[in-house]
Amino acid sequence: MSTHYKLIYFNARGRAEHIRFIFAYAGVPYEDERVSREKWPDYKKRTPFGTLPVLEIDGKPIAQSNAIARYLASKYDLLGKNEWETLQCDVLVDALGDLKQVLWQLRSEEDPIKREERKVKLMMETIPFYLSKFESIVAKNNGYSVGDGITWCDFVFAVSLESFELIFGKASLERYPHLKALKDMVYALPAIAEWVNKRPYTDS
Ligand SMILES: N[C@@H](CCC(=O)N[C@@H](CS)C(=O)NCC(=O)O)C(=O)O
Repeated sequence: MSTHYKLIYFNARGRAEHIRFIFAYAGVPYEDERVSREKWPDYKKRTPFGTLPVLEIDGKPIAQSNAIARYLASKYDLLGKNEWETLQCDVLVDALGDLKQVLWQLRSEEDPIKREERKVKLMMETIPFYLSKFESIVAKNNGYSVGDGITWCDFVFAVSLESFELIFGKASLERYPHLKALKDMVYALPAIAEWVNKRPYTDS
């Protein structure tokens, strides 16, 4: 009998969309359950760590978005061609996670003066620091984040870069043409395009 997957998250792309991309690309059916904010407090008590996403694998709940993604990537051949590429995927996903962490911290800063100072530092230093490094890696790998073929890391990048463009505007990736091309390449994959066309509209 084939494995039954239920992916549980909020009605958002957030920390679940790269997992949805893996399912779409691998052509694996799953339930895409979206918990409403009203139901969340009760639901939260039943999750392994009080957070979403959770992937139920034949009814067994598994937490942590990147552990879930890595597990599915290993099952559906998206970890890279060898241990070295698998390691590079982890390095890049974690480095991108560091950048996203800084972006989330900015959103949660309530003091308007501190927020502005942080924003300037982010725009002038942190974002260019990370994106220029990612840009040269993708340029060196002929359009992929790792190796010379699709990995789950490309999905993490594509989803994050889509959010980045939504927050900072379409022009924000102009200085990073290889990153933009990577994002466009992933969204043009037939299985991903099909998913993106039918997924629920959400603003994050
Ligand atoms: N490291 C966890 C973080 C999960 C997390 O912070 N999820 C947020 C949504 S993006 C959440 O569940 N927030 C609701 C809450 O903490 O009550 C992961 O990657 O899965």
